[in-house]
Amino acid sequence: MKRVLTIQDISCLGKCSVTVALPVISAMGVETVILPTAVLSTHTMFQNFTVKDLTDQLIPIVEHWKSQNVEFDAIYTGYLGSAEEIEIAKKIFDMFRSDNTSIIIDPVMADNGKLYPAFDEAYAKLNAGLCGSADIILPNITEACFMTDTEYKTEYDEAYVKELLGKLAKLGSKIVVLTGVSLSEGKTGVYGLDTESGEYFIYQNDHVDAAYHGTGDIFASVVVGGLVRGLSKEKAFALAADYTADTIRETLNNPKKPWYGVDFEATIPQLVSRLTVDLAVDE
Ligand code: PXL
Repeated sequence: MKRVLTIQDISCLGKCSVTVALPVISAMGVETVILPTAVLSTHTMFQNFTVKDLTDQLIPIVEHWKSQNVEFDAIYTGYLGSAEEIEIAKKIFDMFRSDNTSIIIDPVMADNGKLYPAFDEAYAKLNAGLCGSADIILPNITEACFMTDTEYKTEYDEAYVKELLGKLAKLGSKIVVLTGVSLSEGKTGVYGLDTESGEYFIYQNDHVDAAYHGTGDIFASVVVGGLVRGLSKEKAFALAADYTADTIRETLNNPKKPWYGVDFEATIPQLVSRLTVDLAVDE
């Protein structure tokens, strides 16, 4: 069985970061090791949440793993709460990187043109530096703009997307993928560039007009699980985009109208069956 390490916070209530990555990647048949950077009572969209920072635990934990000769097929980072955690993530990449370890970074820090409250522009630049250590990065358009000093636009064309991908490529990652890209009315999806082959890849599905917290983490977790299981990047991104959209649709049908996260638990069976079919076709 493949083994992934994910480095992000535990928001105890809120369905994001570790509480999404662990069930989703595990359901995809991949052992999921967690390195929690902090424990929060909820994610940061709630009022008055509590935080216990775990930064001082990170190196002792990974040193213990190292002493046990643990290896990872992938390391996936999401929300990192501080500049210091970015530095530590870089150290952990160096400790565990091998030819068989993919580093996948979702530089979670901003959306809709704005940085999340905990972050500033200096943090965005440090995240850009971390992205240079990755094999694959998964920023949304806002995060890409902050990392590359590009003007954020809500209306844009393919040339703008390609310009952003070109600038992201200069950060140093092998594959750069922009999420939340919409190039035609009613559609949304991903636009990626493989910097080694110079090939672009695109996947668009029907746009669901609703925004929920944690959906970026669900998308990234499925990408990680799919790639580690051996799907092509085209199939992994299509699976992630469709699962995320289907999960948002499922949540919109919930009469209780949850607001802080999506009903991904209800759609996990569909995720697993499509993964099984995709893997069988690829064999
Ligand atoms: O979903 C990203 C995320 C993860 N963890 C925490 C967050 C957020 C987004 O705001 O607040 C604590």
